Amino acid sequence: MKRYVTLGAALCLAAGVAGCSGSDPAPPAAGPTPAPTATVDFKVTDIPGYFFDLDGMTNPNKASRSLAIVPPGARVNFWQDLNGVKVAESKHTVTSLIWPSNASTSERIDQASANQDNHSVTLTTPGLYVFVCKLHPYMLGAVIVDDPNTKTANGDAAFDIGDKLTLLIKREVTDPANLTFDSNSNLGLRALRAFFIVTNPANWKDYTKVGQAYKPAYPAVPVVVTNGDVLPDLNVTLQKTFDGDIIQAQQKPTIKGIGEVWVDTQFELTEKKGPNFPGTMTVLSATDWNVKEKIALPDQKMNNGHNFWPSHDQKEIYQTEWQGNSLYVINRETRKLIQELDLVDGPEVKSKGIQCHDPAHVMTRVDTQQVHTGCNGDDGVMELNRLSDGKLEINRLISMQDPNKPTKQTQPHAHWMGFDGKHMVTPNSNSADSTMYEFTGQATGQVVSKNETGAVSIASGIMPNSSKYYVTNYLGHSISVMNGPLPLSNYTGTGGLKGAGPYAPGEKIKDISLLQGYDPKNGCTSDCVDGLIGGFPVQIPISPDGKFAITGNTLGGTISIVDTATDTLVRLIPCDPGCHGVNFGAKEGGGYYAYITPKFANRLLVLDYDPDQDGKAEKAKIVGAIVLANDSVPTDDKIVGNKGQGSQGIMPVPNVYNGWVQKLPSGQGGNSFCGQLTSAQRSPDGGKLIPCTP
Ligand SMILES: [Cu+2]
Repeated sequence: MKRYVTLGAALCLAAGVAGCSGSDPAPPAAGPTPAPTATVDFKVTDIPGYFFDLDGMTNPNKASRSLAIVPPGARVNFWQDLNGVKVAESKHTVTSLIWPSNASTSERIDQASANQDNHSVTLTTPGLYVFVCKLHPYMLGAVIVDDPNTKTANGDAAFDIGDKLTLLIKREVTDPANLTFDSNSNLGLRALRAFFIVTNPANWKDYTKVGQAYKPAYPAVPVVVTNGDVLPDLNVTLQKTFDGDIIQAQQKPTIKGIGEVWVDTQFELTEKKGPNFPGTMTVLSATDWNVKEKIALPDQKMNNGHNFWPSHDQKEIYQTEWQGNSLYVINRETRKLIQELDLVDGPEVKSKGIQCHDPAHVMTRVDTQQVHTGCNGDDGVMELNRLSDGKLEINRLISMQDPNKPTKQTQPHAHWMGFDGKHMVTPNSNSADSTMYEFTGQATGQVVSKNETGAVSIASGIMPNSSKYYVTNYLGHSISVMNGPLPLSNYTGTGGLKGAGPYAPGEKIKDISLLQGYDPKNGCTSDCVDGLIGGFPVQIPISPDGKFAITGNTLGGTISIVDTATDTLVRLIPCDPGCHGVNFGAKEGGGYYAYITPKFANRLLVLDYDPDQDGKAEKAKIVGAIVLANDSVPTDDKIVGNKGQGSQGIMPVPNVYNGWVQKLPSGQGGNSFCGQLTSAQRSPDGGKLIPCTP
């Protein structure tokens, strides 16, 4: 028992986690004999990094704020409701992400729906267990069930993470096809590294530390892995395998962008809001590439602001609150709040008897200027009408279920809207499928299709002509290519596809693996694209010219580029830890930039995906990187921590996607950007829609 306490303390010191030891109110491991049943208590919080938080709770042994070491038979509790007080603001799940492959089914945990309930699981089989929220997959907590008999060859204490581990890559934790791999493998080490980066803000990549080597701190302890082999020092092994690159200075692109870029620096901490309500909007100029302003909404306690979209006149910005329940309307020029809509407790939802928890992404409908936000903690998409003064009113909740084939709760995350306002597609993170909904057409007001995609489908993007659409499957490590809603006569992407159809609207055309060439044991083979891997993919917008689908990949820390003519993965480009957000903005003189955001680094990347506009991505290149940490710009709340970190949602203004660009007001600047665009940028569809007037 003593060994087990000492080991945790060693882990704690090695990881350098603030508040890691000594804060338990009543450590039960103080006595000479262990309690017959150890209990681990995680709070489920809104605090960046510490979303599953052991701090301040009664726990036998903490290795960090999100990693507990326990003896076999421990009871693990996850508290969302502590004595009647909600710990986190909105809904979550607690789901097994990694477990020892010999663990029993009863040692895994999942829920059918997002909820605010408490959960428990008893763990007896030794090894590493990682838990995730399926809504917010950066929320991680872990338990190591340590066999007290496990020692190193010379009899020292060592902790065993299990011979083989299993990773959730299917919809259900009980699916035998989930991925089993050696704990001592490239994937095993990657998983450990990711955990210790994600759950410790001190390990996030800080681009203000120019010239220093990036070396996250890991526990410096012996670890017993596959076949009883011992890694004598986990910190040395992980740093040697993955780390040490030198932090580069920021670099401004030489070719200007147009307008500005809004970034949700979701994990930035501010003074008045405190750690339980993280997040700012960072506004960046795309012409001088300087950060201009930070908006935290302290009076509203904006909680993990996640994603934006502008109104068609570019006067308002709509902002979601992923771990809360509000949608905000911001005046884009004055940066002041116009309106907060509470989608769970507000009077409009109460009178209609509808709710929208954890609103994730937001977009407008081009023909009506209505606003839609995916209710990630519920079963549908909330629709709001735009009023003449720019404010919004709640209209209805649209179910993403197919009434003929209902499944478990859908939990749509990042939907996308068609260029003509007639269709919307959702990636349904809980039901592992995608819904295509028709606003107007032959199936007005109906779900056209709801077909399987992959585990934790998280984001989507529709081609500029609605010929097909793409869905990223976060745990499936893949991209599903789905047929679009329009007739095949409009279909332009036939090259290399199987038979070019015929596919029904919403039918799957193919899946593209983001782990191609990857051997979980040894890492990349010669079949890896650019010698890299994707994995844990997130946003996937299609370039306004329709040529590429570009995605941030959290596992590989890479940007993937799919050529939409062949639907093949053509490039992987290094990004940063937690690579996540992508959206396209106009480049001065023609073409587009892809703006990319990583969660666990404080910079924005500017990708010129086709510098010579030859329709190929061979010359795709990061041409700029802008540091988002900046506490000297105007703000409504003092920035106090995680500076510039956590960026996810990203939205350039003006909005230059086909269907929206044509709606830009005439003129040159202010709220009018049409005159700054080239004629090709004003007509990405070759003039089928009437372009805006310069
Ligand atoms: Cu969550």
